Amino acid sequence: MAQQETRANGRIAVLAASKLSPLYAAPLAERYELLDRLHETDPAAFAAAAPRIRAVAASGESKLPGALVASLPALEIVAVMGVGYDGIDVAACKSRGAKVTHTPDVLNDDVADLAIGLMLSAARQLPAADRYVRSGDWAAKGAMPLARRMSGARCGIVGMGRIGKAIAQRALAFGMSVAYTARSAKAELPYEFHATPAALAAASDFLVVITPGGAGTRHLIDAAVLRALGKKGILVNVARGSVVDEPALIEALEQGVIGGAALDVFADEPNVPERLRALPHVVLVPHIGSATTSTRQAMADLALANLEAHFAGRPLKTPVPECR
Ligand code: 8YV
Repeated sequence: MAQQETRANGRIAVLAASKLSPLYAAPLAERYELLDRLHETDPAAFAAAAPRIRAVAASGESKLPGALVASLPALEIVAVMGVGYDGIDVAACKSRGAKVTHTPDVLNDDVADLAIGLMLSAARQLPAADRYVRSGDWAAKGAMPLARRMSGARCGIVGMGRIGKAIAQRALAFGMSVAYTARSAKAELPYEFHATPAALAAASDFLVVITPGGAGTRHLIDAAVLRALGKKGILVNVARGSVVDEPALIEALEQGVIGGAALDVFADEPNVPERLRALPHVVLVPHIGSATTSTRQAMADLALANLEAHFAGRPLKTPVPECR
């Protein structure tokens, strides 16, 4: 009977908390009873299914608030396909005895590659240069205005975790100096530590944000940090939109308080404010840090492997730090 309550057609019920990558959703649907966003699409059917939902599958952007966790009495595991899990109420999951897993490491190189690509794009104005050729402006107006040099500049990294270190390695290859801020100095690293983002910004030409999202880092990059970065400084965000005070950033860009920005993440994705989109010297990309075929496959495989390990009674591959 208990078996019947927790399984439909012999398969374990898994709720997809938001739209999942097909690379994750397809194998899930083969092996589990995948309830795709049922809590949003059909509240009555969700209420009926909730007592047998034993797992939640999520992306790095999924929201799993405490109230939703509370409505899942049989919840055992939340398997996030993403390194970030700031939308998941981990404390609520833990208080119910449920584990949370994520997909660290497999995306480090791709996100770091994108950070460097954004730095170059903003410094050398690559999207504007592309538009200059396509529009016929090159033939009509002659050479483009000169851009700024990236090699040899000062790279400040906000958040020196696994991806921050991968960005630092790449910056060194461009002859840049590297400095960082983080919760604490890391004695094993050869880079200069600054205690605050404002102090780091004042010592940087490029300020690259790659710290986890969530309440602890909300608006860490505010108007004062942008003022410290200064009118030649470039802000790059490959972390979470919540880490930057977006209205303050727009103001700073419009007023020339900073020199430019290149952004992969936004406060209210996929909605990007019109004022930001209107700024020609700002580079905007649609949250593609980990979006290569091979990395997204590796992330999906790891998220699935965590679920499989859990239901086979094996140790989890990559639980989040709070659940280790
Ligand atoms: C993805 C991400 O956007 O890993 C993260 O935290 O932001 C991403 O790589 C996405 O969650 C992939 O499912």
